[in-house]
Amino acid sequence: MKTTSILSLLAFAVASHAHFTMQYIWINGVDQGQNVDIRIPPNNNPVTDVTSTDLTCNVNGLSGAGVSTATIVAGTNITFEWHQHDQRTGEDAISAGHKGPVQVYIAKAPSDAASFDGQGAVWTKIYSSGLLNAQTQQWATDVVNANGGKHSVVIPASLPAGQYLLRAEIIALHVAESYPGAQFYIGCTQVNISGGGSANPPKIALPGAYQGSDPGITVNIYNNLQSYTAPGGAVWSG
Ligand SMILES: [Cu+2]
Repeated sequence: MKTTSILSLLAFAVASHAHFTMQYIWINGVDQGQNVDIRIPPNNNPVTDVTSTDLTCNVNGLSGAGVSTATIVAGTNITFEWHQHDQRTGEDAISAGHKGPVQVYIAKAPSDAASFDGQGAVWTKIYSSGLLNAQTQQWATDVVNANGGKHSVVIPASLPAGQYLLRAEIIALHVAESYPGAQFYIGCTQVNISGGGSANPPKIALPGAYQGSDPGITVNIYNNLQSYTAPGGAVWSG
């Protein structure tokens, strides 16, 4: 009987710690609607294998067939909005138990964004936020949760015009003390950028650049962590 009640408590703990997906983008503060311009994964489970092509744009994310592409100008502010389920209210946006960094990458498509698979060294990191306060152990995820699931990035004005994939990533590290353990939540949106410049930013491959042994991927965050380095290298500021 005691075992049964412990098991049911465990089941409740797991069930209440639900996963999440990126469901909305906002363009200069204007909500584009649920799942518009977004490659939608089949469910809210995380990716845990950093060598899988699911790391690029989540499960079934190698094609954007049937997905619309947003039209924006370089320098636009893009907001990503994540939720556990198909609802914006009534629960934590991303469930407070998820602790870790929030990052955004961008990759230029050779032609149209919808047919771009995002493979190879094509990704440039344009945003990263991690352990914000070692004293309080406040993470970027805490801010996203407090902001109703939202975080924003400005598309660097120096990027060349063209079609791109924007890849938002939240890495949950609550069970990351061994690999695989870290949970990668990934949402990709398709954008057509006009204006822009002629910058040629540094690029990495996803999968490719992340290793299971990276200190930002295999880490015990419950040992008074004083600093944190997210995987994928430095942010390119444009
Ligand atoms: Cu989860």
